[in-house]
Amino acid sequence: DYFNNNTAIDALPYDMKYEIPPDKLSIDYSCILGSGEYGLVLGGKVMTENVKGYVSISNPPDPEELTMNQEAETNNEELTVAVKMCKKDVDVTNFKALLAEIKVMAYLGNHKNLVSLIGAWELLIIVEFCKNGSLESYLRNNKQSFLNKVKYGYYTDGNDNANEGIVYANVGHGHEETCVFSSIELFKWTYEIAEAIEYMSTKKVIHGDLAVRNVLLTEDLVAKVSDFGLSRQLVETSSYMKKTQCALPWRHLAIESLKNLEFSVKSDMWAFGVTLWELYTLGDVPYPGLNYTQEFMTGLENGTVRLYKPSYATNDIYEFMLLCWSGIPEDRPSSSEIKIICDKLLRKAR
Ligand code: ACK
Repeated sequence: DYFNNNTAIDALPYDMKYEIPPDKLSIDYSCILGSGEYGLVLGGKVMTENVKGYVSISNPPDPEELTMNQEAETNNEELTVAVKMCKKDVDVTNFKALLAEIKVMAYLGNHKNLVSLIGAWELLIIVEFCKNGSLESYLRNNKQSFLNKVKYGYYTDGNDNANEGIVYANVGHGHEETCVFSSIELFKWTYEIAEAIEYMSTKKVIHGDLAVRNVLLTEDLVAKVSDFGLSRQLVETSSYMKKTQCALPWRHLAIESLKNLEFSVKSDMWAFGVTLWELYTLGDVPYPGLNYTQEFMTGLENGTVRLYKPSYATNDIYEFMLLCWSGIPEDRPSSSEIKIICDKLLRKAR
């Protein structure tokens, strides 16, 4: 099966420090955060030992760092978490995916734009709680109150040189008070997701399932990439070949992934482009009305099928998306370029 071949992940250690015994975990069965094919995501609490500012079970303080004084301040604290529960009748493939997810998350460690692993217990994965749920549901639920702050037009750069670009629209008309989110947040999330991708590539991890449904938002609306169930670590090869086909997120997959089941940092870049498309349409379904057919595949290959320009994307951002969907993987932006490009795009758009 598809994980059997992934010796890189199998070789990752499983660190016992992540074990959270049931007496330290309380699951709130009345708080269902979400559900899916894999099972349920529930709210919960973990008892942690809080030693002067350290609240994480997964990163306990080094005792040598602590003075006697600090040790005296140790007390227990509750940490709000999300608990991912797998179905009871989980088969070997699902079990391996679960184990791979835990291992990859532990290996990735903490990054401000990745959902962090807090611990695990049997078929449970305990992760950081993200109060605003998935980016997908956030976009769809708040579509009505979105405020587009950019509009195409001409602006001057102060030296009387007219430039085609972006001018602010709708600002200062009293809309702000009712506004929940605006294009500024779209730019911020673009950059945050880019940071996560760049970090994953430095760790040689392919996410494999980038999409707005797999980006979560914290209470402060910071975007964090989650769901590493389909991710894999690269060691020597630059791309990974899946042996058999299971349910594939085809709307986000690169041509070579659909054709040859090849995954690489470059197929993540394709998916990043689709994720941006979802973001700048405020949560539309990519290729609306289309099915995964031979005709679709042929169109994708000869370049006649591509996603259209989303209403809230600037020309530059759409051009960046098109670059992510280059037929030749090498022509797509590299993960080291991605932050620089995003930085430039967003600076210009703001
Ligand atoms: O958009 P949602 O309400 O937020 O629906 C999805 C659902 O579970 C399936 O993934 C929610 N969810 C998943 N992980 C977390 C988490 N760590 N914190 C909060 N909600 C989560 C997500």
